[in-house]
Amino acid sequence: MSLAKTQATLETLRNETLAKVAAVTDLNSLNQIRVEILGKKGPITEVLRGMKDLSAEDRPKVGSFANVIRDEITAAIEARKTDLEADALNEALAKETLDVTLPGAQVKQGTRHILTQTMEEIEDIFVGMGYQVVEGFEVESDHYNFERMNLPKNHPARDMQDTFYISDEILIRTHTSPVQARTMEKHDFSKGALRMISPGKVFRRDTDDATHSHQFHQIEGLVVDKNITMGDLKGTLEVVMKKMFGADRKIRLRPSYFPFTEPSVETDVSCFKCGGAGCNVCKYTGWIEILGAGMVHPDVLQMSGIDPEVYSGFAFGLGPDRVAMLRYGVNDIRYFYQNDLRFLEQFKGE
Ligand code: FA5
Repeated sequence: MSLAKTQATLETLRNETLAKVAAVTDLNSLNQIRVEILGKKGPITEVLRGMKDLSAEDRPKVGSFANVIRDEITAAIEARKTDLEADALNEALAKETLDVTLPGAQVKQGTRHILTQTMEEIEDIFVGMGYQVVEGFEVESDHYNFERMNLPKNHPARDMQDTFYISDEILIRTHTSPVQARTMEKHDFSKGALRMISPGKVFRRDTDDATHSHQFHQIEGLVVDKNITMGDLKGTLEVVMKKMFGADRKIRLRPSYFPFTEPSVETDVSCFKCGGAGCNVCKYTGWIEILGAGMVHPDVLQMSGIDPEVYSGFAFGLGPDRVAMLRYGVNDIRYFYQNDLRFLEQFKGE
């Protein structure tokens, strides 16, 4: 091949290759062009191999021209590679960009159950008065649930608190009162008076209706020390009811019967809606029954190793489900246990 023809072939090759390189849009295709044109089997290598047929005079000219063309093509491929890599990076960055100004996906926020909120509020009031909060067992023995509460086997008052039995001796507790016995038998009076409350779930074989549930909650309260009187009980309950239902609430104690307290009382609070005049909340009596209470029976103290000649105490058992019903105007206790969000969501941030 003549010098002129070889140079023309190389120029055509350069022009065609530079056009291809400019048109290529991905790194793979670019690499293919590099291998095809600059590789060992490519046209440039072929030209260099054919130099042996040229005259000694033309050989260096073709050699240096071929090198110039190869350098130009190599430089064009490198430049295009840099561009394509930058494009790929920009594209990836654009795809992965997190727009922090976009509104986030809404997370549905729950709230504590209204019964939990009510119980915690009552706990806070008692803790503020120096009471300790004690946890009891939901699965109890007949011994603590009944016998230590002065309800021996076959006592007629057991009928009012029938429950679910796991065995003859093991049951799910009917009230939080067994925590009284468990706490009294461990208390060390040399360290001061016993003042405790115990909130928790209780269970009864009650038929569910608007004001009864087979599972509900109680908060037990117990104070034992020397010289504790009914006056202490009434004063304590009055403070708590005023905090729960408003500063002008009054307390009324009515005689009642519990085997574990003597005397025993039902405690009413003056109606927070009508102030005592009579309305639908208080069933037109002016008073709302809130809890059972009384002076701890001497036998109950004795069974827990406490000398009733030296110590006395008061106890009460309050139903927070009923308190929440009254406070929030809920007319059916079953709403608390149905887990219907339309009901529960009404008590967000109470
Ligand atoms: C008792 O359970 C006694 N242990 C309370 C007590 C403790 C008295 C310490 C004296 C000293 P009673 O069965 O009345 O008492 O229940 C107490 C409260 O629990 C009731 O005032 C009521 O608010 C609530 N309660 C009772 N049964 C149900 C029920 N089935 N559903 C919802 N709440 C109930």
